[in-house]
Amino acid sequence: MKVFQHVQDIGDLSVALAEAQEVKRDRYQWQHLGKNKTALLIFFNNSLRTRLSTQKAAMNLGMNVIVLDVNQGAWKLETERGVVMDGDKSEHLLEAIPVMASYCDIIGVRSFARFESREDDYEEKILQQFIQYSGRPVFFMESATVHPLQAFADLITIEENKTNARPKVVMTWAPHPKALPQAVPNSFAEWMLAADVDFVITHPEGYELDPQFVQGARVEYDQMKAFEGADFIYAKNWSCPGVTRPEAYGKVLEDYHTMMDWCVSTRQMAVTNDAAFMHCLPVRRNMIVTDDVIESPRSLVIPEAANREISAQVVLKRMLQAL
Ligand code: AN0
Ligand code: CP
Repeated sequence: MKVFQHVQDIGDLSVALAEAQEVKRDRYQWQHLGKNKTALLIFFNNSLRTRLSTQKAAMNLGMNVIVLDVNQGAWKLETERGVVMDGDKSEHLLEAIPVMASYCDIIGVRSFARFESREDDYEEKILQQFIQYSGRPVFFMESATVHPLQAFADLITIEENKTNARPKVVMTWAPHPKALPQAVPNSFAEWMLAADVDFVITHPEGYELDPQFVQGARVEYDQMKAFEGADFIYAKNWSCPGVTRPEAYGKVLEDYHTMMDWCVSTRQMAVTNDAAFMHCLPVRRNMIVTDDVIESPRSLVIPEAANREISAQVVLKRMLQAL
């Protein structure tokens, strides 16, 4: 595997899920694979889970790991070509990428949507430069539009916890005070549509996701209706994707105080099929989900986060095998 961005990059999902279980059975059985190999994890944005789980996965495989927080100690990077660099940015990505690549074998990058231009975000301008100029395998640790390590971990979690062959999985928008990226819902939708589940999305009008990720998905604007008979509830906030409202790209459409009905509580969970609750974390309690739902025995948020180590290890293992 040279790039891990979309669900297709992992190939057959049942093979990938079986590999995840083999990793879980004994995660230290491939220590030889990573010997004298270095993973470089580059963060342009904050992280708790991605940083720790990916580092742990690389160590399980016997790799060395270097973590770089670009905004804490590295030079500020210019990303646009042709700019006269007389501002606060001391170095250009076009030099920084090959330099960083010269110290490692595999690169992971986290670079969120900037919400300055929908086009730039959806063209994946930053990650594409890493792919083009590093000469190394590149995996996405949440880019402007996707978070595949999360979606893979979510799929593993659903597979481990489903009680019927084709569970009903509902992804619901929930309120949040700040504008958040669409990467998590985009990837979750992409992966669920590729998996064998009955997938439904519910959100207020204006939050329609990009068709490249949700083509063919059922959208139900009535949250209570969407929740009926659900086996899994996957909550997430996202800002306006700019599909039906291009002028509002990256914005919170309404004051969140008026949207608190969308916060996942026992009221909505009561109409589900005793659904499990999922969220990628970090989560704001009593905005996205109430204390009692996230603390209930049906909450999977902790095992879901633990599966991030497994999804990262499958990806790194495949990249090492292809070096
Ligand atoms: C990020 C997001 O919503 O994309 C990261 C989630 C994994 N969340 C925040 O910035 C709070
Ligand atoms: N779920 C997730 O990616 O968490 P972090 O932002 O803490 O890495």
